[in-house]
Amino acid sequence: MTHALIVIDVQNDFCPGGALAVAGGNEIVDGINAAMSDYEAVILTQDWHPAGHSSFASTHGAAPMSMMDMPYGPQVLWPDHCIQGSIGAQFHPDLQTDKADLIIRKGYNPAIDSYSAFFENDHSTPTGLEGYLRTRKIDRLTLVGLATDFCVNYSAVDAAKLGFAVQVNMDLCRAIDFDGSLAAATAGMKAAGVTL
Ligand code: VGL
Ligand code: ZN
Repeated sequence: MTHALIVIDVQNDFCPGGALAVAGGNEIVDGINAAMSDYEAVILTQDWHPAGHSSFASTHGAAPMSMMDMPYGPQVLWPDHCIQGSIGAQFHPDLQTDKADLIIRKGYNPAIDSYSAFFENDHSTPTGLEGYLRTRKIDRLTLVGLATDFCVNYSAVDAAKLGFAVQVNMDLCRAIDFDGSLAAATAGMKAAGVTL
């Protein structure tokens, strides 16, 4: 088996001081760096939204963390974050990005959010990551990063559905934990066959 480490969204905006800060988001960086050499491939994801993205509360004059029904289903409206080219969208400065074979960006479609590294939130528009992994004969994935209950969760469940052997290293993840989202994500990942 060929085993890849997928590092989800370890970006300034998801770390303390950022626009959508995840508590303790910075605490996982050293551990992720140390883990990189244990894998045959290292892939980073980068949340990468245009200004005025449809997932931003400000775009709709709505309150951050309120819900909106989109054509593809319910969507949390977030504070503006990870805007293309901004400091907030950059990786945490201590993350060892030189070790990455691939950096995959997501959320660039103005009309659809993309929590998962594999599909946009319509669950059908691919990012291309599946093809990359298959052509490199990567069949086993360990996921770490931010946030456990959103982008890590959606990526892990999609990967399991696609037939990859998927593990999430919870020690190297941190959660937003909004409205029971962490408990729901944990249950959903287990139900999908993800090893936690
Ligand atoms: C994420 C909310 C919005 C994440 C990204 O990386 O978990 N969460 N965009
Ligand atoms: Zn986002």
